[in-house]
Amino acid sequence: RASGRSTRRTVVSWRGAVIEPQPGTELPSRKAEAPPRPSSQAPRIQNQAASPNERQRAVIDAFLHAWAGYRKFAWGHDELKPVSRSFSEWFGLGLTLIDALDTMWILGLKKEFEEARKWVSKKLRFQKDVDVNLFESTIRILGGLLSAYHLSGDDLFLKKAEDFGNRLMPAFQTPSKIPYSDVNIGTGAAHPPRWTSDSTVAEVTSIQLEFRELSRLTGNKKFQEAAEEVTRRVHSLPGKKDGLVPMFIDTHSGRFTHPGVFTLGARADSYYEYLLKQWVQGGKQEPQLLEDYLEAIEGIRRHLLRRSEPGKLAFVGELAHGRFSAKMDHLVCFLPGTLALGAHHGLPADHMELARALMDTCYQMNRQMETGLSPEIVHFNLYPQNDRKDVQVKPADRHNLLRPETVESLFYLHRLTGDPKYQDWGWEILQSFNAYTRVPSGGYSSISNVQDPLNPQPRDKMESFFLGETLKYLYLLFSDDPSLLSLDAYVFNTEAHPLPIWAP
Ligand code: DMJ
Repeated sequence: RASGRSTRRTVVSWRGAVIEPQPGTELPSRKAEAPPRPSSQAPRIQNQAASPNERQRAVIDAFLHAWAGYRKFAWGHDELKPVSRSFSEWFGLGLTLIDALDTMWILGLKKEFEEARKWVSKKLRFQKDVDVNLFESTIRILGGLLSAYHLSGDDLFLKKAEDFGNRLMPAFQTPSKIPYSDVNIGTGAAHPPRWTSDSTVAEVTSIQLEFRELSRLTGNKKFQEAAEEVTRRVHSLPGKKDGLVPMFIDTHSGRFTHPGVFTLGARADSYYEYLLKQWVQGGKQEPQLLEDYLEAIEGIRRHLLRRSEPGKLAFVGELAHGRFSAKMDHLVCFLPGTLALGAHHGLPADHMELARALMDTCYQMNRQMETGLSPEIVHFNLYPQNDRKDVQVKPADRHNLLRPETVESLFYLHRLTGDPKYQDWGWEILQSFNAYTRVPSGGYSSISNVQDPLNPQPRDKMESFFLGETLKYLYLLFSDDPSLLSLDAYVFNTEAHPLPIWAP
């Protein structure tokens, strides 16, 4: 456990300036035995955080509007219902508040951060008889607390993260070591969803960045060991197709179920993202992660990548028992950013070409809608002979949940190419959010119809990721300073919470 070693720690100041502590600064007591250090490539001291530019100020304005609604009508609850001026509970753990902590830090919203910190200190209690989803609570709560700890250096967040991590551990007590989807953080009872013994592949493979970091910080290896056991087992499972994984895995047998269906969208998406990001987090020391990632990208090219008509947009469809479907979730728009990140870390240049092509497509998924906002799912037209548009939307898929994936990838593409067109595209999207989802009394609402600007039909819900991810990525996209949360020093979890890259 704690070795008491005194190591220097960097702390990111308001708006991302990195402060090196004075020599001799004490570490918090809960440190791993000889933990890998955060990357030495962390940017050096900046005297003053840069002041935000006009577009960044517009993001701050959006954030403050969202926060004002949450603060007035949903304080301490999971999500704001902005139209009815009330709230909804999912886990009853102040989800939006925790998800938004690091965004406030990065945007320089000191007063708001301090007020939220006080709530975490005084009100947040995990001793509660409540079922949480392992994946969702790991990426949002554990990830949010860990990044708040790293940015602020405030030990409170690490203590809370450790408490919460401990309460998630019973989820791993399954015959196969593949965790259950749900765990009661008060009683420790873990279970799969009521109708199945399956877990979702993306869920069990997208908790590793957070669990590994928790072990590094606390010195308690059990978090890392449990999460990495899942990676090892999935690595050697039969049922993949050129690196592509099915969407479900049985917690008793540990085998894939519903074989033969492959997507980069819901239920598989962040499996691919976390292969690359764990490899980056660990200082590029784990070749199996890289091999699985590279194989999967080739699998995508071979089986899922097509071009639409008439605009020849590159897109990633789905495969079900050998049949291709030209369906793409907006969730898949994380992929251009991940591909670009891999290319930045030394992977083949053609990954960057694919990233650019898919980025164009994700932009068009927004641009071709009457509101300028992407629907949840699109279908691409494959037939040159008719006069249909490239991007088709089914009535059931016309909603927009304020999701981040397009602006997330725009951030990476801009950061890693320097091309200002990506900032312009993000600016258009921010304006569309303001035009069609902003609720005057406070907050933003998901909408039911991105094709009807006169009546986009607010759904009365502001998801926590709008503050945790969407607005954070927009703010970072509009920055021209590559040292603001440098991609050589930090890796973002799938909920946009930055965690340090470990030095080799
Ligand atoms: C977020 O919780 C995360 O980005 C996750 O990876 C996918 N779903 C939402 C945002 O769309």
